[in-house]
Amino acid sequence: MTMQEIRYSRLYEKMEEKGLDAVYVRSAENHLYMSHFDNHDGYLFLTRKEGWVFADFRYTEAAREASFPGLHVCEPGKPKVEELVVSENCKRVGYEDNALTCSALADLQRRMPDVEWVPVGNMFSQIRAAKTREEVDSIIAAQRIAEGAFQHLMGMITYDMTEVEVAAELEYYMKKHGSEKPSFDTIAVSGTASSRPHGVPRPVKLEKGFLTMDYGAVVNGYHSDMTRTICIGKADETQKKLYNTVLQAQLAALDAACLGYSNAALDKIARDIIDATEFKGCFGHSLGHGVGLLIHEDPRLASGAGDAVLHAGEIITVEPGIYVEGKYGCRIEDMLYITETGKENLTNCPKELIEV
Ligand SMILES: [Mn+2]
Repeated sequence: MTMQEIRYSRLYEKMEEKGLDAVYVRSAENHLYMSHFDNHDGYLFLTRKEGWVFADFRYTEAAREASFPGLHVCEPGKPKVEELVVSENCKRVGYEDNALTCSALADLQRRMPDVEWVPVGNMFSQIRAAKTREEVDSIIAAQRIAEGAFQHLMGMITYDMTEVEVAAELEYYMKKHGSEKPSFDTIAVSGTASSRPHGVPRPVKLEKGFLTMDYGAVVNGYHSDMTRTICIGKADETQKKLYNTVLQAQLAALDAACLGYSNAALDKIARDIIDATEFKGCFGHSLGHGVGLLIHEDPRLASGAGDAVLHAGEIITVEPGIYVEGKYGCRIEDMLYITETGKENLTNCPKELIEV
């Protein structure tokens, strides 16, 4: 099956389940997934037989070039969605309640009062969760760029650099080597600021102690996600113990993960290792998350994940950390691809403690 056939067969199955005659797609990630055309300012109308890509004049040429074959590319209003629901006999139409604004929904309901507007919940995130080989290859390509940036930084980092410069250097390297944009705002926090899991890089020279860098690249719309923690100067005994505890927790979770494994139990494996040490209670976030067209997507690897288990095709992050407020923090993150027969660690970057 082609990429288009796989995606539409998944969509049609869900629409059947939910009794939907059509879906109205407004979020950028689902727009790209269902049309193969990246437009943050357009929308799709998809019935179980046909699809329309609405792109205004600024984007129509690109839309015709990029969209999956068979989709109708048109300008907004030509035709109107009001006309399509009549001509295609659509009574129940799904909308993305996670993405559509309240005012946009109110506008649709006002214009088409006879249509039953049905929230689709996590329907699209379920559809997107199982990655095909092409999607995995895009994420690997993004990850290789991010790894290149790490190697580049290790070759030029000095005590005179600021956290902002470290983040800028990583992002500049990734852009020059094919990344469409950073996966998210690059995190580069040193010394006492490393206790902030999602700290913002400061315009101050690197402090002695841990330097945590969490960042990624984007290829074909697909995100990579990696965290590495290094030490500025020599690590003391406590820092070595802390680092090795995080690493041990991460390796144990990576080792256990496989098809059918409980998401909550995987979180617990890493958490128990950390909680058995003097750093008990210092791992204050969940173990990981899915990654794809969004940096954070389903599934969630967390104590609250209920009875969810790992499925084939999912790409998850495994990223335990230890954070001691006002002192230091450390996180190590890889991406893991779950397959029918095993798993593939998509991250290829050293994890022994680097001291610079
Ligand atoms: Mn992550």
